[in-house]
Order: sequence, then structure tokens, then C-alpha cells
Amino acid sequence: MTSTAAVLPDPDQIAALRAFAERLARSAGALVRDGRPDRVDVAATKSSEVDPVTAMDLASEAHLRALIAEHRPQDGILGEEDGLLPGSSGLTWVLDPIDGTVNYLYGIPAYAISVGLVAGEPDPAHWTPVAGAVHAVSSGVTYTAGHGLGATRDGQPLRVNAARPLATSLVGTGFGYTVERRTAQARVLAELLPRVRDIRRIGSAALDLCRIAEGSLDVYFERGLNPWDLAAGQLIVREAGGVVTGLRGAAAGLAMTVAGPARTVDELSDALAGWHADQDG
Ligand code: LIP
Repeated sequence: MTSTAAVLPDPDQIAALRAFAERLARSAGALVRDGRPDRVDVAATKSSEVDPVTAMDLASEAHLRALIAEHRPQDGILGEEDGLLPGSSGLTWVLDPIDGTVNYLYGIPAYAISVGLVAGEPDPAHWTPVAGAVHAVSSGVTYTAGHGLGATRDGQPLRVNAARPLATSLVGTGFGYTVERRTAQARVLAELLPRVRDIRRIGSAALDLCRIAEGSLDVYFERGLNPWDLAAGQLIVREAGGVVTGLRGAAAGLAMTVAGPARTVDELSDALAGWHADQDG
């Protein structure tokens, strides 16, 4: 499908959309924080028995969808739990109602509400990120970005780290939920671990990407990211001076996402391509 060039809102509109994205993320964050029961139960599973959905994932997405329907009824919505609702404005909100669901389930304070807004086809290979907000529920810290407007953490400007050799880089990553995917990822990890400073597996792609933007990780890669994992964090990294890409010139997305300063991303991407890290075989 050839994608027509997306029409971007003007800078004032982008600033207003960024503020609304932050309002959405913080509002859903309050729901998730204040409504967390003492014991969180799994409501359903998705790709495997260890890929959970909780009642709060569903409630958070319903809350986000209701606010968007009230304030931006002409926009589309793509959510992790309820899929795509096409709009007429050319803009689509891309929602992860709880990114880091397993951490939420276990009470590990590393989960976030990720709200992205994209122009054009809501597909990472074709979209143009417009605005984004990632709200870390436990700490209350909120990362935002607007296209061409920079990226901030609680209003303070963000900048990725200067590029450094992979051998002295702190590398973030994550793993899928199926045995086949995990087996392939373990093979790649065994190759990579001796070649880097260290590895961190935080359990939330959105927070991993925000850590790249703030410099608390040097570089990040993960195979298997869905559009909702990526939409907000991708813009936050780019507006903080980083790059977010796939391997061999591909766009970031399900096959592979690599994020960080350009030269470090290039070195890691070359290594990952050599290990066929974007394949499960
Ligand atoms: C999570 C991602 C994380 C990945 C996890 C999981 P979810 O998203 O943010 O990077 O490693 O396996 O997919 O499922 O918690 O929204």
C-alpha cells in the first residue's frame, strides 16, 4: 500500500495535542495507581500463558478511549486491547494502557501509560509521529514530546547520551512471550553480553525508550514491539536527538527496534544483523 505523505498539524496545534497526550496519560495513570487492588488477578492471556491482561489494562484503555471520544471524536484510535477504530482526521491515537503489565501484576514499579499520536497510516513503517506522552505510574514522572518541539521529562529538556562504543554501553532490551521467540533471543543475548558494559531488562518498552531519551540507558533493542509499545517512545527518543530504527534500513517495528545515539545504534544494528536477531529461526 503506497502511503501518501501525512499532513502534519501546525506547531501550535502540535503543542496542544502534546498537552492533551500528557493529560490522557496522567489521567489513566491516576486510575491505574489509585485503583490497584492488593492482589491483581489475570483477566485473560494473549500470545501465551505468560502474556497477561488484567482488568486494569482493560479499564485504563476504556478510560483513554472515552476521553478521546469526548475531546477528539474525529481522530482514530489504535489500542493494545481493543484494536483499531478508524477516524476521519488523519490522526490516530496509539495507546498502551499499561506498558509493563507483568511488572504491574507483580507490583514491580516499572510500568507506564503510553499515549502516542501519529499522522497517516497507524503503522510504524508508514506513520509520522506527532505527539507522545509516557507516564511512569509509580514515580509519577511524565515524558512528553511534540514533532519538532523537543522532548521533556516533567518539563525539563531531554538529550540522549553521546555515542559511545558498544563495549562500554549500557544496553536495554526485552523478551517475547513464546518459547520459540525466547530461544532465539537467548541466542542473541549470549552473543551480545560479552561485548557490552551490561544489560538491563526493565520490562516496559515505553520506559526503555524514555531511558534512552534521558540518558539512563545508552542503547536499546527489542524484537517484537507492537505499535502501541513504540508510538510515544519513538518520538521522545527522536526529539531528544536519538534515532529509532529497524535493521538493514527497515523502519522500527515488530521485526526489530534499535534506539539511541546514531553511531551506537549503527554499531549495535550491524552486530544484530550479523546474528539475524530480527528472525526467530
Ligand atoms: C511489554 C513491553 C516490553 C516487552 C514485554 C511486553 P506489555 O509490553 O513493553 O518491552 O519486553 O514483553 O511486551 O505487554 O506489558 O504492554
